[in-house]
Amino acid sequence: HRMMLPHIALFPSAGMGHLMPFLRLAALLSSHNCTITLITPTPTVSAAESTHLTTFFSSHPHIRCLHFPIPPFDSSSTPINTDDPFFIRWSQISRSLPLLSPLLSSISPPLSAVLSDFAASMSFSQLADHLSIPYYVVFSSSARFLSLFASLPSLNLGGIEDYVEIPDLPPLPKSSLPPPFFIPDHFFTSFALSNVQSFPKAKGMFLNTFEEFEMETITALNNGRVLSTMKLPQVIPIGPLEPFNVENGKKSEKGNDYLMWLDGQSNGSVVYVSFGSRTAMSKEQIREIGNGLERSGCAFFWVLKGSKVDKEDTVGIEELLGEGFMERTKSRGVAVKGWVEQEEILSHPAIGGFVSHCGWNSVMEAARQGVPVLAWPIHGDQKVNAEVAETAGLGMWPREWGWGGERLVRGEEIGEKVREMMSDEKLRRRGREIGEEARKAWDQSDSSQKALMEFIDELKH
Ligand code: BUP
Repeated sequence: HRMMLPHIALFPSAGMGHLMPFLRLAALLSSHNCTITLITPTPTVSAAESTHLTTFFSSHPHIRCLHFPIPPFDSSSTPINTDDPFFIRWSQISRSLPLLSPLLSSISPPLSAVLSDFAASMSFSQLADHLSIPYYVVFSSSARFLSLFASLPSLNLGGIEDYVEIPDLPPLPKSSLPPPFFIPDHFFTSFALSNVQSFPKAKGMFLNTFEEFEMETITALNNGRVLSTMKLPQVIPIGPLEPFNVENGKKSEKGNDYLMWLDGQSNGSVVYVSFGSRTAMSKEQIREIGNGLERSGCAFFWVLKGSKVDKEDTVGIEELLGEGFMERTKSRGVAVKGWVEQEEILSHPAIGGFVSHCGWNSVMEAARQGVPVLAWPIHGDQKVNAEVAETAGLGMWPREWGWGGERLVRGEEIGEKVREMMSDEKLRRRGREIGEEARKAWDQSDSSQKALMEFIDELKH
């Protein structure tokens, strides 16, 4: 009987922000009676990726794992003008994809569809075409960012004055674009350009977003009005994706200590601070954030990082925070280094706000939990995402802070904004409404639920 069910292969790219939506999507599709093969390019860049994969496969024994060993990167034979380990990995993964062909063609039962990360779409669409398997892209950012990203080949980047005009959508301020877009031979830009060109080959694009949150953009994209030069496949909003490790509200073992601390705080009183898995603030900026949190007078839960890749993060927390900070703030704050279960924290009633870099997964998690965001984007798509959160009413974005790391933002400013967010009743109410809308997207026959069922039904025919 199971032979009749769709068999779907999923192919994530490097970085937790890219892996997370795939794990969640794999669990979701599997819970809808699809046979799932998750292809895992190994070794991973970060320890977080490998531990998540291990946990995932042990808690989802029905999901098959297809190891895809990536040959080590040889900079002497393939020069690359970036030193970002995640970008190097993206490039190496794309280059290695032809090696996946025999593994995919011999898979049983035969594949009904393959879904790959957009960072591998150029090579993956060729592979799927060669094997005659329907191909879909998973775009791990906002629909708004997709509208910019897909416009890339037709933008005259050197000629932009203050705004990028995107047909049928509000113009985007030039200052919100990822800075590498203005460096013509930057890895991110040329890599993006080559992958974008392959989007029309896909049968659809999955986005971890939901209609209520990005209605205008999703509608414009799906009406084909945004791009004149290229026909984008249909956008399939399947967000907000739910954590893959939800077990009837059971608390994770690992999180017990800090969840107990949160249990002792009053409702909505704690600000959660995290800038994602891929960037670290400078030591100087970290001290100012600490100072800001002290000044805000709010209770806080702060997750810190000392380097870009977790395996290299050896600096101690005391050294990052400066002497005395932990001692001074221990009655009303927690600062931790390393991985925490973010959505579990955001779902705790004590959390009243989230200082976030606005990585798209984080924005969707905040939306799902109805937690207001104070946005401080650091790179890439994050300013565009911050604008989406602000427009939806989920957050505030002090644009004068620039990109994280662009200038030193002082503790006074940080403390003031944190206080402002935490005491904004209107923002809090709107946050709760968004949480409701997010849940509704997964009600029977509502937007995300419907989009998913249509996709699965189509594969059955
Ligand atoms: Br850090 C951290 N715990 O300690 P984003 C992150 N996460 O659960 P990123 C944790 O990783 P890009 C931690 O909840 C989210 O699902 C978090 O993805 C989770 O940002 C994911 O928010 C991080 O998209 O990626 O990783 O910085 O650079 O692609 O924006």
